[in-house]
Amino acid sequence: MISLLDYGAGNVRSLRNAIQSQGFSLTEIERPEDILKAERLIFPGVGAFGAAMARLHALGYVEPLKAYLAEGRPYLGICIGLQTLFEGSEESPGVEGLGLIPGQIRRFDASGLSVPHMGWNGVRVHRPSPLFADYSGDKLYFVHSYRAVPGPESADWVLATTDYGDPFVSAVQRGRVAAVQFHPEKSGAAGLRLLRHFLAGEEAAPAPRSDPGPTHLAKRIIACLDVRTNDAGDLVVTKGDQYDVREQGEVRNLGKPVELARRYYEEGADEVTFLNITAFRDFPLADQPMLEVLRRTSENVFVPLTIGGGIRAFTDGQGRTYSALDVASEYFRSGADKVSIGSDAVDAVEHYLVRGYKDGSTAIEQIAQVYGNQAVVISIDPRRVYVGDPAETRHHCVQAPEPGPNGESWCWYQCTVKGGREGRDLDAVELARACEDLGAGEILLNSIDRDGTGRGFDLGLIQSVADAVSIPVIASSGAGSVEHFSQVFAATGVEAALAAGIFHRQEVPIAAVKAHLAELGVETRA
Ligand code: 1PR
Repeated sequence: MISLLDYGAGNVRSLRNAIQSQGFSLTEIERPEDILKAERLIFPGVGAFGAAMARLHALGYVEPLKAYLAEGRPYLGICIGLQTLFEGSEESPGVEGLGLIPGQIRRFDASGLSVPHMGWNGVRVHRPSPLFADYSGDKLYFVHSYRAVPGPESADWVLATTDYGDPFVSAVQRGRVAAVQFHPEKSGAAGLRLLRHFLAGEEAAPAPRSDPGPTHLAKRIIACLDVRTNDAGDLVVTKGDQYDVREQGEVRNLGKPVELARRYYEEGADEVTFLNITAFRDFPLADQPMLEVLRRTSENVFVPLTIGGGIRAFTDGQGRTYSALDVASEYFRSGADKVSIGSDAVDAVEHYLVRGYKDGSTAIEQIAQVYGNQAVVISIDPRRVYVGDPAETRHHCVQAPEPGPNGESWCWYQCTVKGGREGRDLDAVELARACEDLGAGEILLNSIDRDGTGRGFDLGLIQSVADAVSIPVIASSGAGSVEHFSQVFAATGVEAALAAGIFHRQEVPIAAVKAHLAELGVETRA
């Protein structure tokens, strides 16, 4: 029997689903004594190092866990489940880890590289291990800001390393105790195979590949599904043209969310994003169909899932108040790995800039505190405001990609809320910077001007935001051909590009985008 040590933070549903998809059933660790009764134990740590250790202490799990590990019984730690095996972490100074492996976890110090290290990277396997029995260089999904650095003190533990700036430890193993920094449950078929080797207790371990060169973080290709209820009351995937999703008065219906998400997973999407585009006017926790979409999607889709729309505080009809953290938590429990915040981020930044300091009150801070920065994406919906001369405005201007209505050759990018319905006196660059300060882990950068036009990404906008922040940026809006993807990667260096319309209408398959990038030497996940 497999036992899962879930202390109630983050998306463990995906891991449960991944285990079940491999034909294994599992029990939950509910009290300290369950740990020593486990036959095979999985610990998918989530959130910050200190928070994870605090939960383990509060639940009385630390001593039995140490005893289980000291006996060398079958164990698989994932992400924080790897880091807590070490003595401590720069993330939470003064907090002791389980101390099984000598050494400290440190923050990436990769100048010029985005932190978190987020996305698909390879691993170099240094010695035989059943976990990597059939590993042939596949990329696996990582998301973390802290890592263990290989050194002589932990040499007998280090099983695999990965490059991001310098090499870091991506897997450890001694006997039957193993842990991985990546997320096998989010790493597609390659991750499921690795999980199966652990679940089945396989012992055979062929020699690893003999040619492990440097590893590289892949550019991510993301499929986005804008979802809303149509006039007949069905939840459908729709797609706008500069955010207008109606055609001859009807909401465009491009398919069913769960089925489309599965199709994109099978076609090689590196992530799937759902945006509940009318959630700003409804109460999302009452939106059971959307939660159900997530639950059902996470049964079959083993890459990261992001959900956006309506992540903010609410008061329901009975006067009960829910925080943005309550709303986000419900999404994480239903299978989301990240939540994306749109309108509420604009409101939060307006207040933050007036206040001048962080007070922990914003949804960004609260969700990042509990689930980690990497779980908080900011979806920006900017619209161009044309000016004749940058001196006319205090906002960050770029050369306009096409002249304005009066021949203006400059523009700034105005943040909007409620799906572009309302503009604010805030530009995309200041919003992105402030959100990074508040603890966001990634920017999803749309463009109302380019959305649905197929005319390519707005490179000036994307470049200016990517230059302003050190967290990953996802370029979105306007993809019409495979060349648009290579252009945006070459011109701006962003980590990921997202498209909707061309994938929904099957004009450009995801595989064609990846084949084109491969021809140009741009690495993606195969
Ligand atoms: O404000 O926190 O409730 O979040 C609402 C979310 O819904 C935001 O992320 C916002 O971007 C999104 N949204 C609101 N209205 C619309 C609309 O289309 N009417 N969709 C909308 C935005 C933009 C993209 C789209 C790309 C790629 N969709 O994500 O998928 O532009 O499209 P393309 O490849 O076809 O050009 P909140």
